[in-house]
Amino acid sequence: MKKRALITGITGQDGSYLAEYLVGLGYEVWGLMRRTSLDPMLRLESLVRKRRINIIYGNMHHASSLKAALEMSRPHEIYNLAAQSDVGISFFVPEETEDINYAGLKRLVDEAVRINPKVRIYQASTSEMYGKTLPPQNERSSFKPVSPYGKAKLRAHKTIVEAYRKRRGLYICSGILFNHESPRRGEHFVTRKIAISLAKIKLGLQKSFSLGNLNARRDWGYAGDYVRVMYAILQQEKPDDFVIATGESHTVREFVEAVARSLRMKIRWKGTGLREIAVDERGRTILRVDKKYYRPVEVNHLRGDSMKARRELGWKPTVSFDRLAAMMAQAELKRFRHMKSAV
Ligand code: NAP
Ligand code: G4F
Repeated sequence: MKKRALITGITGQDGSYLAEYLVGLGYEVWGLMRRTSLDPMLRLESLVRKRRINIIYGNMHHASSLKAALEMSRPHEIYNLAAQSDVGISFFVPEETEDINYAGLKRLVDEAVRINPKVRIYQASTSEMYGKTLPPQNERSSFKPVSPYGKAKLRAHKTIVEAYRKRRGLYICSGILFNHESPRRGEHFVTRKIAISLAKIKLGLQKSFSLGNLNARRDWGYAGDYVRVMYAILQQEKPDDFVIATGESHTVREFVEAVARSLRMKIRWKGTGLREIAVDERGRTILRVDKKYYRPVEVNHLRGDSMKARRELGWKPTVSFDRLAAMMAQAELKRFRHMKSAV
């Protein structure tokens, strides 16, 4: 019998990679999709065209739609990737963030175990839950979240994943994933924004762009590597939580430099703080710092220690920081070259 998986958040970066991976493993894949005004299928075009996945309309806000999706798909495994996943935006919409990221998981799990108490559930926890805790962060580190996003994810992690596993004996796990990126990353996240902007500047389609805090450090890996481990986590005999990270951290400024290197653009930094700029070889300003992109409270440094996953799951990342930046830069260059030649 084919194993069935239900993925919430299937239209997102991770959802699309995970759907491809599970289809490749022979799973019957079902995805929960909410109604939006734009085409949410962009990342899934090929899977949908070839009828490799089944889509159900639903929304993490509403238990009735989750119940219907669960009854229709009857999953053996559930991957809860749906979230209001933008940390910066969570400061503007804390209630919505809480309702999707915490209450949404509660609705999903309550309905799922009513239908099948043996179902295996993966929750997308996050390094943002560490907040102000200094690196390296691992499964034993304390959580000190500062954003509404981090706080909602931590509430889900503590009161659903940990508590339901311990008190009710459910098979529910979480991956505490550090930042992971790809050419499919949402356009507002900093790595994709940098790749898009520099590729457009390189092709003469844009003159400059702005960023916020250039000094924040993140542990950036490749999303394709991180979805493999979501599956591995749900195949363990006992449910558990795992930190997934590369173990290396870089500043936002270093990501700009890595993308510029891949695009063969020479840049120089001038000034400091809010007056810092980057100029190209002809001295033209291509990047400014804008206070608008600063967060009310920043997480300064995330660098994960994923020894437990490496030891127990045999997982390790395959894409280096420079290769990731180059992959994203070259994808944008190709995309915009194509668009430029089409007009
Ligand atoms: P993403 O690209 O922003 O995808 C989020 C998904 O959630 C989208 O499919 C989105 O649908 C869906 N969604 C949002 N609100 C929903 C609602 N009310 N009902 C149903 N679906 C809803 O995020 P991602 O980068 O793939 O991340 C996947 C998960 O991992 C998220 O839970 C995120 O918080 C977590 N995470 C990500 C990272 C990372 O670095 N990427 C690190 C740690 C944890 P639309 O397409 O309609 O917007
Ligand atoms: O790309 P970001 O928005 O990612 P952030 O906040 O780290 O969150 C991502 O990773 C989390 C895992 O730790 C996930 F849970 C979450 O769902 C999401 O996927 O920002 C990265 C850093 C921040 O320090 C931010 O202040 O880049 C800094 N930054 C500087 N300028 C900017 C910008 N971030 C964005 N989005 N846009 C800027 O212009």
